[in-house]
Amino acid sequence: MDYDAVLAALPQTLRDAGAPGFQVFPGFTEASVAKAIREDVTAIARDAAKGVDVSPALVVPENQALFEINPEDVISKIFRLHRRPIFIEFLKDPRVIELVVASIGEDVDCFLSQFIFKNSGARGQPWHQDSYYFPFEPLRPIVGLWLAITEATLENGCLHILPGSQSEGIKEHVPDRRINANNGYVEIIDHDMSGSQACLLQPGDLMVFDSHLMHRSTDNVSAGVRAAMVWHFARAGTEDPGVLRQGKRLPNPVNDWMPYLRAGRVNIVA
Ligand SMILES: O=C(O)CCC(=O)C(=O)O
Repeated sequence: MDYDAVLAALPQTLRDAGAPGFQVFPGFTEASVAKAIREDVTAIARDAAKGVDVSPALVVPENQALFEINPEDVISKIFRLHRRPIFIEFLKDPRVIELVVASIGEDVDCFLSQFIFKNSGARGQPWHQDSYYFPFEPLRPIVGLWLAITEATLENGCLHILPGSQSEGIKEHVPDRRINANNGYVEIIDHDMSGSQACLLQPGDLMVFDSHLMHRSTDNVSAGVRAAMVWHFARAGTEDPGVLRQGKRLPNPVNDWMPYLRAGRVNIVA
């Protein structure tokens, strides 16, 4: 891969009509970084199970857990991780900075992070556009970074994307209709997804994608875990209306707006 050329073309690759809407960077981090991330997050899961206050991390249970040997076996996702030292270190990596600058610009906030365990038996997340969850002003640019922590295969529930769908508006999403669906899962049902493509990744591979890109993941029918770490970024100054609860506007509990880059330099107050 001609890395500099790919970076230079990234805004067009992610957002132009007729472009794919995503870019994969094979071997972006060492597999050892993926392993260290998994260990850090597993420690949160185990602390939470002991009753330790792990905030601001937010632990979400897995509704399809098959067994529980360790606390992390029954967790779907852990949100609000990006202020932890290991993730600050990741965000300070010059290659991450140049990728985010190329995707969004020089003034950027990180507003969402989640570790997805996707344990054996866990269901996939149905077809959706991340921007459905991000009713911000402005709506774009918003970009996600999806880092493979384990291998992602057809069997263990890799991502599938619909290339080019980033140039469509935000579609209607309906609640995931499966019995005992995971909290917050919604689905686009009225769209032809026949041009979709599976993203088979190795630990340390990174996928960058536009928040309008339609994607899903399938069920994990393997015996192992398919884990990933995901971050989302928006331009500094983006307004988040939060969520409406009993007539009141409240901050979205999974979002945590953290200034990240100002004039292209790291400006984190963790
Ligand atoms: O990794 C997955 O299983 C689903 C992730 C996803 O769809 C997302 O981060 O928007």
